Order: sequence, then C-alpha cells, then structure tokens
Amino acid sequence: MKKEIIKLLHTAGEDGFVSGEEISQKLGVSRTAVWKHIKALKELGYTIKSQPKKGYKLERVPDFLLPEEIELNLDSSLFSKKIAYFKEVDSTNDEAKRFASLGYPEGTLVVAEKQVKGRGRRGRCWSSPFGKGIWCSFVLRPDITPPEASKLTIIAAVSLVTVLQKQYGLEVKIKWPNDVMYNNKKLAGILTELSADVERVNYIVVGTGINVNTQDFPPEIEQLAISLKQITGKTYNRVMLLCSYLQQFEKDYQLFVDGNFQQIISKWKTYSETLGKRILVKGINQSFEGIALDIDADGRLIVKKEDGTEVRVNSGDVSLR
Ligand code: BT5
Repeated sequence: MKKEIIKLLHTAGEDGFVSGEEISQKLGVSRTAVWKHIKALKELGYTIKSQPKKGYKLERVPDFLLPEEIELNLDSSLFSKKIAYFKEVDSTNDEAKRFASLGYPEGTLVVAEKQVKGRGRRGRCWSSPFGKGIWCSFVLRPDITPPEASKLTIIAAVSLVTVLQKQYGLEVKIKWPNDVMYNNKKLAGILTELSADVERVNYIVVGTGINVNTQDFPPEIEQLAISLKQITGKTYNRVMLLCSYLQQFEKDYQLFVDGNFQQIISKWKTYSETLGKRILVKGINQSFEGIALDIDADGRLIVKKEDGTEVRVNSGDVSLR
C-alpha cells in the first residue's frame, strides 16, 4: 500500500498535491487509512506536506535504499520477489544466506545502509558506512557445479562496469577477479559465496559493495579506495544506481543461464585492466609473478610465469607490478 501511495504522490498534477479523497478512492481504502500510511511514510523519512482542502504533496524522498523506492524504479522480473531492508546489519551476505537457506527464491535481495561486519574475501573487512554506499546481496539458484560459481563474480563485475561506463560515463576497469577500479583505486568489490554439495550448487549469494557518496575512508584504506563522489564531486542517487546495476545483471545473468557465458567473457576482456600486464598473484599458499595473458572460458586467469610455464588461476589476489 505504501508503494501505491508513493506512486500517486510521485505522479501528482501541476501543483504537486493529491487529495486524501483521491488516494482513498483510487486505492479503495478509508481516509483514515490513507492518513496512517502517510504518517508511516513520514516516519520512514519522506517529507510530505499536508494542506487542508488540497491534500498531500511529496516534497522530498529520503536518501535511503528503501524497498518502496527500489520497487518503483526497478524494471525486473528476477528481483521483484523479496527485498529485505536494514538500516544496520552485520553483513548483507549473511542475511541473504539466511533467506536462501530458508528457501527464499532466486532474486531475493538484501540491502543495508550500514554493515557492521561487512566482509571481503578470506574474512577481510569491507568498510560500509551508513548511507554512503550500496551494500547489497542477492540470492541465485543456477543449476551449476561448485567450480562454476566464480563465474557469477565475473558476471556481476561486468554488469556493474557496463552501467558505470555506459550510463555514468566513468572510465572504470575490472581487476581480476572481483575489483572495480578507477585510477588504480577500488570503487567496488564483489563477494560471491555458495552453499553446495559435491556435485550441485544449492544457492549462490552475490554481494556487492559500491562506494557511492563516501567522502572519507578510514586511514587504512584511504590510499586504496575511491568513491563516485570523490571521482566527479557529485552526489549520486543510490537507488537509481542500484536499479541500473540489478537490471543489467539480470540481462547478463540470462546470457549465462542460456549458455552464452562467452559473451560475458568477451566484455570482461574489454573492461580488464589486468590483461597484458605484469602481475603478482597471491594465492592462499603461494605467490608468483608473471604476465596476465588471458581469461579462459571458465573465467580463470591465464598467467605466463617467469619460467615460461602457463598456469590457470582460480582464485587469489592480483596486483599490478
Ligand atoms: C572484496 O573483497 O572486494 C569484496 C567486497 C564485498 C563487499 C560486499 S558489501 C555487501 C556484501 N556484504 C558483505 O559483507 N560483503 C559484500 P576483497 O577483494 O577481499 O577486498 C577487501 C579489501 O578491500 C580490504 O582488505 C581492504 O583493503 C579493501 N577495502 C575495504 N573496504 C573497502 C571499501 N569500502 N572500498 C574499497 N576498498 C575497501
């Protein structure tokens, strides 16, 4: 109901007012119910002016990732089922995993204004201050084997970079496997986690952290991290960026489901800042240097080592030398 009222307020006539009478008639609820919903919307942070005889006027939408706003702006069948919203949460990936294990469908989306235990890979911290970024995770249930799960990271990175380049005009690049970079600084990261038995994936959670309006980072990542606001000086509408990303992801994910992952790989190559460069690969047990030659059909990085041998890297941290 809240969503319907917001929609009516958004599409009000010239003076911006919609009468309580009109809302109650269009939505088939009493005037008192309308008043109660307006009160609840105000509590959510919407600024709504009430004027006798004229009705209600939406003056300001809060800068939150509210599900009502996401639903209004999102044209998606994948992400239209369940949106869970938290002002503060440990980690949206943990919440999404909880939903997935309870049987929630593919496309279940979790968003938060702040994470207190935001995670990167191998338990590293992900700085997620209140109201400044997009901290989101979604549930997928593709029919794949566990080794294929890392493809979802590649798809998500390609989708995000597509949006940032094509719609936001930013020269961002992908550093294999999960970093979205601008001028050698990290703008966004992706954390893909899975639940599986030996042969089949039960579900996958793709978590994305995007630094949007962050002004200052903690000292330990100040030199490594960057936000959209720091790049252009502008403040961005996080709901719009999130919706564009989800819609692009839906298209790219469909390519993957239809067996066209090669198209994603081709895009990845054009967005890559890794290929052709001398890199240091740090795995869990070993590190080595080499030239990043290519990415194979499964999304693994092909590296030519100093001794001339070629290795295919499944996971690890890559830094340019
Ligand atoms: C990543 O890990 O880049 C994956 C980050 C995924 C975060 C999202 S937010 C929503 C969802 N819920 C979660 O709990 N996580 C996901 P990795 O490649 O391991 O990079 C982690 C490293 O990036 C840290 O060790 C820092 O050096 C750096 N870092 C931490 N916070 C950052 C930030 N906000 N921006 C840029 N770099 C950051």
